[in-house]
Amino acid sequence: MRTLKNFIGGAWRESANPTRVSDLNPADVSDVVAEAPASTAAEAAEACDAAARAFEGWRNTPAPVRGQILFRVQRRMEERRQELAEALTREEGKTIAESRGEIQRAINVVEFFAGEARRITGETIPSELPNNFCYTVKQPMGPVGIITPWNFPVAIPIWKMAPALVSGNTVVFKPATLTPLTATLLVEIFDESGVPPGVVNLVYGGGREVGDTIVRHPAIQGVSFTGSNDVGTGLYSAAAARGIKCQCEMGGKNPIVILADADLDLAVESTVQGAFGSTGQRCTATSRAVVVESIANEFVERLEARTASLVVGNGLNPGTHVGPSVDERQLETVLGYVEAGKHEGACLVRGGDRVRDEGRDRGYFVSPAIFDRVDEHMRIAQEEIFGPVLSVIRVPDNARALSVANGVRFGLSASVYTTDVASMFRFVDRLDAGIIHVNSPTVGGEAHIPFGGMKATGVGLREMGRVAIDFYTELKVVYVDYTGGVRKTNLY
Ligand code: UN1
Repeated sequence: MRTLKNFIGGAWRESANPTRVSDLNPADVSDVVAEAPASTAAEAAEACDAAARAFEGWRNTPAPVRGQILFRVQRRMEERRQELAEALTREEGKTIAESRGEIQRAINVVEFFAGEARRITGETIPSELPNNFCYTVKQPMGPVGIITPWNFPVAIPIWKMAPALVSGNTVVFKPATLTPLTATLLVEIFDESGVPPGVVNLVYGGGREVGDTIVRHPAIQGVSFTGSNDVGTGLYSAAAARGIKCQCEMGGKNPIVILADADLDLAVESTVQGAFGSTGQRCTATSRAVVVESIANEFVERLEARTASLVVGNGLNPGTHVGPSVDERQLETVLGYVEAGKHEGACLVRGGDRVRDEGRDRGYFVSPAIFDRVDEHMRIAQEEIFGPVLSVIRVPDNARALSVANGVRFGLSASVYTTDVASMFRFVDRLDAGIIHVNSPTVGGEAHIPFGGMKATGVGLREMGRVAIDFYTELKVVYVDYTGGVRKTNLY
């Protein structure tokens, strides 16, 4: 069991608050992975002050040098990948294969942004006037707040911090209280790689003390958040009140649309991967299968058989396909939605029970649940569950499939399964989602490709890809007049 500390101004520091938050392994709660501080608002403010003091030095470090430091971060992550993956599985619960995949993704993100350090370019723009030269330059914003969730506790902090740092900003990082250990490992790696003191600061604690202090602190110039809609909209309001940049990536209720001409084996496999991979605990999870009636019976039959073969258990066992819910509250939420689905009259095809045998009562395990004949207005078809629960919604034709797919408040990702080119383009054009997959699952994303959603899912610029640099920089426009005369702007 590790006792974790805050990292402020380049030093590991105890919190003044003696209360410690236990980091429990959700596969076996007798395994206490770590203890983290419940920091005070004053400590969060100290971290913001430290980030403010470090800003001048970091912004004056040439961007390619900042990139070289990130390449060292990449190498350290590669060296420590096994330790990172095991810590991730122990504190979050996902399978070790999923953890390795998450670490690799984070490494790819660091590699991409380290290279981008040499390409933080502006543009030159011809002026209306002779002997005038106009150009743009991207400059760092200042200290930024990075507030991250427990479900991707390595990849998400990295995909926020890497572009923030190469852009020349300093960081105050508040990880989720459920996954503190991986946050310490990441910050150790930044420190070992030569990130100067105060450039990355880590503060553990709750949203009220730490998150609110960060977004309201006068030094903080931008906030990037991934998590629930409740918290995100609150942060967005607080950022708006101060007039600072804010980026929030929130909920999803992602559909997989399966048309009559789809390759059914492919569609079934992808539905299982999207709905039950990472125990359904991802904002891109497939939570609705919108299936054209003519193939629905066969789809559900094959889906049930395939789901029955999934092994639910401790993610450290290599044979496990589905790990536990992250904590008791999440487990209760999932079981509550299963009850709501039954109560509203959906047909539970399989799963949805707490799994307790073979020692699994020490963890928060639920068998993957499939509901068939779900009405699009039911709660299980509208609300984000964040667990292994899939709703199959049958529709008569493609037009209804589209309106059902779009009939939720969220718009993160959507998949369409079809072999018809015209149908494919029609769905790509009309689905309300920030990320569309054609014949591939709703989940995942690549380091150099933008990520994010529309409608209630997100506000602010997309993450990852080159556009991430736009979020973390201010665009400055420069007019240079070399006529030597007085310019009469806007006078005719
Ligand atoms: C993925 O689909 O692999 O919180 C990433 C989430 C998303 C990340 C999902 N921001 O689940």
